[in-house]
Amino acid sequence: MSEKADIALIGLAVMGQNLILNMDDHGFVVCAYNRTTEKVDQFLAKEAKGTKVVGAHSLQEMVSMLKKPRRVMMLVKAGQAVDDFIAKLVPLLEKGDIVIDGGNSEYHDTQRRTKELRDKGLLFVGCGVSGGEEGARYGPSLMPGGNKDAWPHLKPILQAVSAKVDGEPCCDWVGEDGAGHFVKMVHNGIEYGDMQLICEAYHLMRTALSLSHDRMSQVFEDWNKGELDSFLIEITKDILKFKDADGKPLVEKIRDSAGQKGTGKWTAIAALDYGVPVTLIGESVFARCLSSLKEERVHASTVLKGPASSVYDGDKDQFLEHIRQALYASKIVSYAQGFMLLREAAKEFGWKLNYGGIALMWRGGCIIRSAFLGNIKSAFERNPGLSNLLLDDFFRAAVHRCQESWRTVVATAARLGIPTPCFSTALAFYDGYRSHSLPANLIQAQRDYFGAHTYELVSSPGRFQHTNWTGRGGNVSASTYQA
Ligand code: 2AM
Repeated sequence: MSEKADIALIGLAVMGQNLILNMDDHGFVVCAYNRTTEKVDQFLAKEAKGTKVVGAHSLQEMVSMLKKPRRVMMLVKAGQAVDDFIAKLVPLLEKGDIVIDGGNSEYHDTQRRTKELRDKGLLFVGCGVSGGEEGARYGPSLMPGGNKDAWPHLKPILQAVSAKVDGEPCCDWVGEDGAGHFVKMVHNGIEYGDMQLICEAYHLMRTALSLSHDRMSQVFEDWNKGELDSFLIEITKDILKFKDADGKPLVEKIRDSAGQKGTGKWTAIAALDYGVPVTLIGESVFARCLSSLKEERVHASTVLKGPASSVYDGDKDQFLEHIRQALYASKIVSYAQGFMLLREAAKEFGWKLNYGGIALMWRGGCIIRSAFLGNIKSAFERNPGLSNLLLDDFFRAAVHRCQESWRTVVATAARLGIPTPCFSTALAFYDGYRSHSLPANLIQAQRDYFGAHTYELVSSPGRFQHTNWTGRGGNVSASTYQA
């Protein structure tokens, strides 16, 4: 077999198949391979019939078909399967060949693999792929990171097949080693937050305002024409008006116990690991956990009392506008927090992240795609060194404009006993972040009182001292450390 394929793709589940067909549409010759090789034949006979796609029945055969440097992309189950394939590929590849992992791998694994393959002269790339089956077929958001020497060889293929917004590809080099998968992870965390915010808006509309499902759908349709224009608002509009066979809204028949695959949790864990207050994503993960305690909640609902009424008695249209603004302001906080986490990880690992480029990658092709991400891209274009999204003129003005409504919604929800964990935590973060002074001086005093952990004086930061608060015990302080 001559070396004619531009790239090999391992893993013929639906994402892999669709990405192959997408690459084929863009003129690339793809060699398809799968552990269970019957799937190769089935794919060639069915979905890939009439295309330029070729198949291989062994890794040796696959490698022999590739132009050099060889490009091998895996879209297999994250974890051991990736390591197993790497182990089998390494002896078959030559110095300078490229291995791409397009699965949902954990970024620490990608860091390890990048290093291991670099030591063997191979170029490893961990590429976040977002957009589901539809995205893979017609234009996903692609977030590649790893060994940068691979990028010139991948750029023409990955940018060709990615989603485009205003002609610009939703794919660019993210950064070194695990950066691509880290950015994909934060994307998923932000997706959790966006979904929970929409759910809180819906909860208020349904419970506080008693709106019909058609009316709620109409509200989301209207919102989708403005600054909240996004894929998730759009599908929410469709979901709310969708009727079951009996003419009733299907959404109300769905058990209110949310599942999760773990990527939101990973983001929250990273936030805790690096000490970044990514509170909204954290709350959105916990909101799912609380929802899944369905049986406990059903019991508690018969025992624990709330306010006498959870119905809002003011002007409904006005309150709907308050909710819209609360959602928008909370969303700004969520993205500001997400970018804070990216910035901290970049510092930790020495990545040079292009924040505007990341916003552009999320602008199309993926679940969080929105007009809003165009505004974020512009903010980083105006000021590439922007330390926090909230400090950008555009977003600062937006939050200032929305904050009265936002406070009204959080206060009203608390009064009516309707949980709005993400609206509330976003506002608490905003008020904390803009505070010149917080009560942490008292925490420091308490720590020093009971554990001699020492404190700094406002007048001499950096100089830690201990006080004998009780006159008992000694004057020995504990050594200072930061967990
Ligand atoms: P399979 O068709 O042979 O099961 C999504 O599950 C993709 O990952 C499929 O292509 C699947 O191959 C592959 N996959 C899952 N676990 C794997 C493993 N342990 N080794 C190799 N491929 C695996």
